[in-house]
Amino acid sequence: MAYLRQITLLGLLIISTSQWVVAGSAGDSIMVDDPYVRAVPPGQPNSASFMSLHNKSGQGYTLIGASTSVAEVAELHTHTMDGGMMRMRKVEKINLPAGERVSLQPGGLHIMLIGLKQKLVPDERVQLTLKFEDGSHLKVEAPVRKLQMRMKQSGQQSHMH
Ligand SMILES: [Cu+2]
Repeated sequence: MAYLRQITLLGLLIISTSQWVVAGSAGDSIMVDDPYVRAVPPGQPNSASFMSLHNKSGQGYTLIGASTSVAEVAELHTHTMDGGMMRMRKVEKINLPAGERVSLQPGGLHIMLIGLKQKLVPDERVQLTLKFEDGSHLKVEAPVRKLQMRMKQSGQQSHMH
């Protein structure tokens, strides 16, 4: 019986420490590498968050949204070429195929932070919550980072998110 009680205790422990993460869920299987939020000059209403999402499981998952306390709205965005112009557009979901790594990076997929509620000071940390289609969540702590304009191929200084 002592053994059984131990298992129950362990179960309780797992439940209490992982309320956002259900075993066998996206929140449990997606590893987030190198998350960061782009520092923006004062007055700029929007920013973006980038990270690498590694699906370590044998099952595909789907990112369907995000939230953060530092902005009114967080949307999933991508960049597409539209008549020779790079444009951002909202996407409903980002597929995370089994075993693969999907990068959210400047000029590509990103989490757009719209309506900043506070200044984004470099090295401060921003809490983000990723939401997946299976109902699970994943909390991410992303440092604010100054993004050098490393757009070697083009000198444009426009808003690259
Ligand atoms: Cu965007």
